[in-house]
Amino acid sequence: MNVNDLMAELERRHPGESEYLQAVREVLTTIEEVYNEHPEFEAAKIAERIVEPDRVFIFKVPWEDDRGTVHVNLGYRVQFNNAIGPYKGGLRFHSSVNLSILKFLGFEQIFKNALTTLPMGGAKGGSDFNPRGKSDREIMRFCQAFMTELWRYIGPETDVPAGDIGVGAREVGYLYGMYRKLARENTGVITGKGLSYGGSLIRPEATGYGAVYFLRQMLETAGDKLQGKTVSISGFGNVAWGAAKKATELGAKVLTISGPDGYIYDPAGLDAEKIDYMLELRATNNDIVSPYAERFAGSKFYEGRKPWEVRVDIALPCATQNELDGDDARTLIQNGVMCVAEASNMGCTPEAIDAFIENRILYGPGKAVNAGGVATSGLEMSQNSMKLNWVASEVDERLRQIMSSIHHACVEYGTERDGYINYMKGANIAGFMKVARSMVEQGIV
Ligand code: 2IT
Repeated sequence: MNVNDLMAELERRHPGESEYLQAVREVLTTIEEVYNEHPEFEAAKIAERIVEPDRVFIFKVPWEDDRGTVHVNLGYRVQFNNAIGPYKGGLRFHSSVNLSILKFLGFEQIFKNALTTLPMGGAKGGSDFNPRGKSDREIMRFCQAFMTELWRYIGPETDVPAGDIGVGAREVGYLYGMYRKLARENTGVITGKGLSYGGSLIRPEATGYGAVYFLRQMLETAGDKLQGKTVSISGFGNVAWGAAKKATELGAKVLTISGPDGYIYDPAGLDAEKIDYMLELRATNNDIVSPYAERFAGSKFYEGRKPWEVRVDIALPCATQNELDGDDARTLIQNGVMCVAEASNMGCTPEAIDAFIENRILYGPGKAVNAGGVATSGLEMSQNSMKLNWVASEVDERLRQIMSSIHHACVEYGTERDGYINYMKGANIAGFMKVARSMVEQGIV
């Protein structure tokens, strides 16, 4: 495999799909050397096969708002790779959603899911529907219209969606209700469900908790600890909430959260009350974080700015792709950051990642750091199949073990000659090897 040749071919075939091409280039570049030591991969054209999704569904979603006006959105499901298990991955409802973004997310999901140790393939889906400012009834009608089309393509052993940006417990409930009605089965086909109808304890917390468990291991492996460290977090959704909660519980001080409108700097650090308030803020559904500064004295809102300008020990991007760029990385490095762990998918641009690695800063890529979310979805699937529910401590313990084995895999495949752990390389190679071997063993399909 030659990365530049393969990328040139993909750029020709999929012009303008920048996020997808970015995600593929990162993985291919980091695995190239190992790949070329395995002639069986080249013989089966694993690289050429793994970079294209198995199939993509694109469908129209017509729905009616509360005033009776009809709207048309696009719905998608990208079934990327099911070599190691049923397709698995979230649904994103956001105005920015397009094919490139869902292909990048689906591609990342293949390797992330492989790292979890659970049998799940990679997929992603969603819509360019913008939930901001929509009434509850509008959300319900949209979810029903979306599922009216999607249900044919998914199933508990085929493809198991979940939430992502803009799709939380409420949306999963409406989606699941419509699926159950159309398919006439109650098999738990979506994860992130409510606790009373098949959901798992700890799933809401899992992405953020898992990220902090992983972060703690990164620090401990480097001979340091999380306790007493300052942390900047971006976002104020489900992932930021879970990460803030666990980081605070383990003795770190969270100084920032952010929204599309700007960021909050809270020098006193987030406490339990402030973290609970994040849920309230999120429920207002208008996507702004500024009310936090009015509610909590001593905190300050910085309009239109990103939290990466604040001096911290640890940065945790928890919002969306490419939210931390080369300039942000240089600012963080100048300010003495020691560790950057992505809880968002592809939170850092390639330029930012290069800067961290060159400066030997600990950098954890999203597909390892945030894998606790989908891992706990996998645990929800197990519980649904067994028709029983585990207690919270059991799920949390399994989550810890999974994050620990992901960390172990990163160290095994990512340790450089000078002892620096390149987590990006480690995660990409470990995830890739598992899927590639499975594809070789299963033939050309
Ligand atoms: O990016 C992700 O891993 C998710 N949005 C969660 C996917 C899942 O199936 O729980």
